[in-house]
Amino acid sequence: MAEKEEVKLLGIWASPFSRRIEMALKLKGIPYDYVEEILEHKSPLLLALNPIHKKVPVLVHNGKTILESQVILQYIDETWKQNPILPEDPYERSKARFLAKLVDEQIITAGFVSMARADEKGREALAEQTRELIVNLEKELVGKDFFGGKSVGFLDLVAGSMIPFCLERGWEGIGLKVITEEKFPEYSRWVKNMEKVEAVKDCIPPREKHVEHMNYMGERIRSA
Ligand SMILES: N[C@@H](CCC(=O)N[C@@H](CS)C(=O)NCC(=O)O)C(=O)O
Repeated sequence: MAEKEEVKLLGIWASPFSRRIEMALKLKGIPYDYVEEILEHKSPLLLALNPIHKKVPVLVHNGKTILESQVILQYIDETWKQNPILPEDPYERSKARFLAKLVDEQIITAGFVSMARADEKGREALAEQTRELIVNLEKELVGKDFFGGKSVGFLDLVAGSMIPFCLERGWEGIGLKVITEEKFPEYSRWVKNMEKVEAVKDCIPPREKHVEHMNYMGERIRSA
C-alpha cells in the first residue's frame, strides 16, 4: 500500500495567495493539513520555513518546502497530474502566466496598495487604472466559461482568489465601485461561474468578516 503523503499548507483565511492553493488542492482532490497563521504573530514554523519573505502560503510536501503561490500552483500541477490547471499549449500557458503576473503585480498595486495610501481623487484615478488593467482579463474571457476554457485553470485561481474574492471586498469597505456588470459583462459572468465550482466556493472567505479585514489591511498600509 502507498504511504500517506505529507501535504501541509500554512495559510491565512483572508489571504488570496493561500486561498488559491486550497482551491487547487481541492480541485485535484489532494487531502492536506491546514495550519492557520496569524499575521501579527507568525509561528516559529512559518519563520523557519520561509525566512526570506516570512509570508504565507507555504506548502510542505513530504518534507520539501515550496514557496510563492504561483510557484506552488505550478508545483501542484506538475506533481498531481489529474485535473490539469495550466494549459497544455505553450502559447496559452504563457498567456495565463503573463496575465497572472499582471494580477499579482499591477492589479494589486493599483487596486489596493496605492489606493490605500491615496486621497479620494487619487482613488478614483487608481480605480480607472485598475479598470484598464482588468479589461485585459475581460477580453480573454469572451466565449469561455473560465480562463481555462470549460474548467477552472491557473489564471482562474490567481485572478479569482484576488479580484472578486479579495479586492472587491476592499473596494466595498471604502464604498468604491470599480467593476460593474454593465462595463464588465464577461468578468461578471465568469465570477458567477466561479462561485458555482465547489472547490472554489469552499475557499471564498466570508464576506462581512473579509470586508472588515480588508479595511484593517488598508489601515496597516497607511500607517506603515
Ligand atoms: N508573492 C507572494 C505574496 C504572499 C503574501 O503577500 N502573503 C501575505 C498574506 S496575504 C503575508 O503572508 N504577509 C505577511 C506580512 O505581510 O507580514 C505569494 O504569491 O505567495
